[in-house]
Amino acid sequence: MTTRVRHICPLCEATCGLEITVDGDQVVGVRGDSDDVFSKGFICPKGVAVADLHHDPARLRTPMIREGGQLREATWDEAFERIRTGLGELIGQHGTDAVGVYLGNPNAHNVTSTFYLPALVRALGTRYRFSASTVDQMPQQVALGLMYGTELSVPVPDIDRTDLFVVIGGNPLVSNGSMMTVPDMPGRLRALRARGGRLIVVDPVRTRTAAAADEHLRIRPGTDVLLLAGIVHTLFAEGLVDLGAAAEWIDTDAVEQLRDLMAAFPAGVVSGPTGIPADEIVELARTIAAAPSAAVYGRLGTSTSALTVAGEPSSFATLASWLIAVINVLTGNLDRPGGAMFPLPPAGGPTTFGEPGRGRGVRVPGSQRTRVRGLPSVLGEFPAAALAEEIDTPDPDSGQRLRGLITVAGNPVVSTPDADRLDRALQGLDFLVCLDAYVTETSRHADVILPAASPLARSHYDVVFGSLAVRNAARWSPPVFDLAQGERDEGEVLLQLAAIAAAVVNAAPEPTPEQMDDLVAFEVARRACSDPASRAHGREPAELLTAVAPRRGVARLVDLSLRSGPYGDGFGHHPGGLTLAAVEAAPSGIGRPGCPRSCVRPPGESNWFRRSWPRRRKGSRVCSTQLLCLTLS
Ligand SMILES: Nc1nc2c(c(=O)[nH]1)N[C@H]1C(S)=C(S)[C@@H](COP(=O)(O)OP(=O)(O)OC[C@H]3O[C@@H](n4cnc5c(=O)[nH]c(N)nc54)[C@H](O)[C@@H]3O)O[C@H]1N2
Ligand SMILES: Nc1nc2c(c(=O)[nH]1)N[C@H]1C(S)=C(S)[C@@H](COP(=O)(O)OP(=O)(O)OC[C@H]3O[C@@H](n4cnc5c(=O)[nH]c(N)nc54)[C@H](O)[C@@H]3O)O[C@H]1N2
Ligand code: SF4
Ligand SMILES: [Mo]
Repeated sequence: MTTRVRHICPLCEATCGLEITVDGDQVVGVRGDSDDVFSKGFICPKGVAVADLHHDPARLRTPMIREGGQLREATWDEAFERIRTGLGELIGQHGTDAVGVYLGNPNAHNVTSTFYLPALVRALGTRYRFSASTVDQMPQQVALGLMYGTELSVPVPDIDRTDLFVVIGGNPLVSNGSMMTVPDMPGRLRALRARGGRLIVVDPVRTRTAAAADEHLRIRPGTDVLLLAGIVHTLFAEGLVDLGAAAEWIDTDAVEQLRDLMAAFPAGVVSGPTGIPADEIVELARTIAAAPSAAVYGRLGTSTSALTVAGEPSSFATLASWLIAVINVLTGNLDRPGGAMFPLPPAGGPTTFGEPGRGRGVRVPGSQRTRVRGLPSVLGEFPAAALAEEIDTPDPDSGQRLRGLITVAGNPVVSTPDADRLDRALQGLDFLVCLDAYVTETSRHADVILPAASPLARSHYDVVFGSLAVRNAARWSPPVFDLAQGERDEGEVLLQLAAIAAAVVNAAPEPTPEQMDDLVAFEVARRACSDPASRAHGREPAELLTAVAPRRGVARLVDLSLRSGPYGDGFGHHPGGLTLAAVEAAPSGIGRPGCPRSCVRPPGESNWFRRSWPRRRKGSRVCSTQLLCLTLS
């Protein structure tokens, strides 16, 4: 007998709702959930393949430990015991900075990671934190963080209302979008064209998105920063600057400063290096300014590309990301319907916490430096490009180096630069633990591999992507299947690792995973009570925890987050507000309450700005030095 179960696809940022047909322990069909409030039936081939992933015989089902140079199957107890000893020896002899972490991309798609990874990283107490972010979107996070105040202050294109969508270095028809959670890009682009809107793509390659565009500007790789400076220059030169809703948040002095900074980049000057004719650059600036609404959007091509300047490879990714945001501001498209708008995530996120208009902002560069090259940390982590050298280059005096590593859902041997060197460096580690679904190029070097269970055997809620979504919606998926025999929930595994780390680092008795879960829940409740923006502000954590009992695990954490979040029931103070129970009762999700279109944050609610652009923390840089060196070269 078959049954149909709804589950959010965890495989990319589009977060489509799937309808999975199940017969016993088999998936017999996967299609888009046409009732899903957010994705409305869209699915891509990768989503269909979630069944193959679930049934893949190569997916690990048991822990593996290294013995006599070979990986062999092991019990969970054996694996954790090996980790206790391994971490104990390393940290006991060399301190907490002897062990680092690398966190891969799928963590963003896994609610257990959202809540429990921070517990593990905190327990380890290491300054060696690496992730896929620094080979992906970090420049965007830095630029937008400096402008808008948090590590996830991302205005996303209001794609369904825009008149002009400008995509720079992204291929959303193929990637299904990134830093913009948007199911059914093909449908949304068709709708854009049907209502008379336009799509302009800036990409060196004629991608599928470029081919579908009204206009494709073939830019020379790495030169976007110049094109963008040329656009800003033109906006000023032609008197096209109109700040719109953002005006009240912006220093007029800063706008003047920006005009001066951009004086060196008229279209005629940037045309040569970018390979785009000057009149096309001017026309692009005019088109953006003239559109009733426009959203300029940059993605991987702008956040990872580089350029050789004066013989040195230089990345202008942060500056390019900043200029993209600046263009949205200067053309009045920030917080305008059809422009770039901030989502209002139901489970909360960095932009919903704290008092609007105030905050500490982000600190760039961070306070830490890598040992070998002295590279600065940013938003709490080091660049992944520095991982190999921190392992394979011992300090000449002390012999100090990174000796142990824990990877969670990452494959840095494939995804980070100079992979061959990292491949060799990992072999030189004293201890490597990988939490992964497969034996990969990275995990094949592990002393212990802890298997990640099938994504269909866990609950799902997109906490992270709520902060990037083009529509606000709350959707919860219970597991489609029970864990297979011998499998463990990834959340429990993370909590067990955190418990081991806490015991080793503090030389204290090891807490149980349940105790760790209670600690995390208390922390979520405590923050909800102390946060002035929370609907539970001023309450007691114990009261909140009683209200969500007997839930445990991520369900408890999501319930706490939803109920204290911007649409929450405030634990009774906002009757009719969101609770996890309400979301559970709506298997295809709940759109923004009270709004039939569940738009991104309604226009005019501009109080999400933590700090006004472009006032910066003293000593921080938005790469203006790079701009200078470019002018000089
Ligand atoms: N050359 C090149 N390099 C790139 C990119 C590129 O396009 N080209 N793209 C960059 C980008 S955008 C990114 S985001 C990074 C990605 O960098 P990484 O995240 O390091 O690489 P992935 O290949 O996504 O590795 C994900 C790993 O997680 C495992 N995994 C999958 N699901 C789960 C799960 O539920 N739990 C656990 N524990 N493990 C799981 C997979 O088996 C895989 O080993 O790579 C970057 N590097
Ligand atoms: N099927 C599938 N989908 C995925 C992923 C996957 O692995 N497989 N990965 C997901 C992840 S982690 C991410 S981050 C997203 C990425 O999503 P996108 O950024 O939309 O996709 P990319 O293919 O990385 O597109 C980058 C584009 O930038 C262009 N480009 C390269 N250099 C430059 C440059 O200097 N300037 C400009 N203007 N353009 C340049 C490239 O030609 C390419 O078209 O995709 C996600 N979607
Ligand atoms: S677009 Fe992304 S979320 Fe949607 S089905 Fe495909 S992989 Fe899954
Ligand atoms: Mo990515």
